[in-house]
Amino acid sequence: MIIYLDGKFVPESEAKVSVFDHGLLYGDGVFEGIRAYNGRVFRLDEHIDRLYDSAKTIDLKVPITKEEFKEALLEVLRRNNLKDAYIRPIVTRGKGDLGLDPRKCAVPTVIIIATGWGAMYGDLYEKGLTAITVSVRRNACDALPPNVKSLNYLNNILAKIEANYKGGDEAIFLDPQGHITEGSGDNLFLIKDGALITPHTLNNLRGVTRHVVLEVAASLGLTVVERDLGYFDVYTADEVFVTGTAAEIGPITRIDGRVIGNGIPGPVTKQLMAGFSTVTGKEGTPIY
Ligand code: PXG
Repeated sequence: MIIYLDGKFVPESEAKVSVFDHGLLYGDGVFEGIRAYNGRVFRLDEHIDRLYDSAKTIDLKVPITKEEFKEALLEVLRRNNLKDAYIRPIVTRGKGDLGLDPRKCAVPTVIIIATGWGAMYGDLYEKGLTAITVSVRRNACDALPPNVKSLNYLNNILAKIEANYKGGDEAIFLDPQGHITEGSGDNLFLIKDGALITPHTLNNLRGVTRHVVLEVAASLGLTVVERDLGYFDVYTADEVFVTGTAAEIGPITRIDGRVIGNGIPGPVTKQLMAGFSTVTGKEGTPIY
């Protein structure tokens, strides 16, 4: 496996960062998760824009331009002969000392990893996932904004741990005020009386897959509503699903023991899944 590290393409065995890197010491850095389908990188510009926006919010200056970043990313895919892949760009604060002051970190570390990838949830795309509303709250938007895709994912990991212990395939997070936010690594949608409903993106990550689902829904003529939701809304929805680059569209058929709709992936979710797969199959930045 060939990895991009600070301007060089190196074998995995040589792709090493310092134990003084603040990405390791403090989770001080940002990342992205991107997919390539059939020789094309899906929504590359949107992901790179979000990476730079995450970096800007934490006052981290990415040491290369967006154009250079995209070219390096495509070159990683070429050097690994990949057509279908999961791509993980990472920018950390870089090497500093043991204090947390980022001014001690002279140069950010830039890493791009790409690997082969299959469907994340296996047969659950047909059966539906079980979700748990977890007691741990999503980071408050005035503490660590969920729109910063930071290397500190402990909030998400705590939700995943709780869902795992409680027998869930995925967690559903509430914010500190009790509003539904998102899953541990995906956005949340529901269908009620034919309308597609999802929370605003103040308390969750503005997902690229979320954006694509909203586009597909518009092309299908669905009514789309962005509004505050509570757990009442998800229990009583006709259909619920989560969206993410890794998960794509994952139907949820059970939440905290309540059966959602008929207990199987619903018709609107299936329509959106088909529409999503049409878009990923034809769009994207060519690798070769
Ligand atoms: N919310 C959060 C918190 C995420 O981390 C999404 C939503 C979906 O965004 P996109 O742009 O991908 O549609 C994400 C992204 C995992 C994993 O292992 C998931 C993400 C990132 C890293 C790992 O489930 N999801």
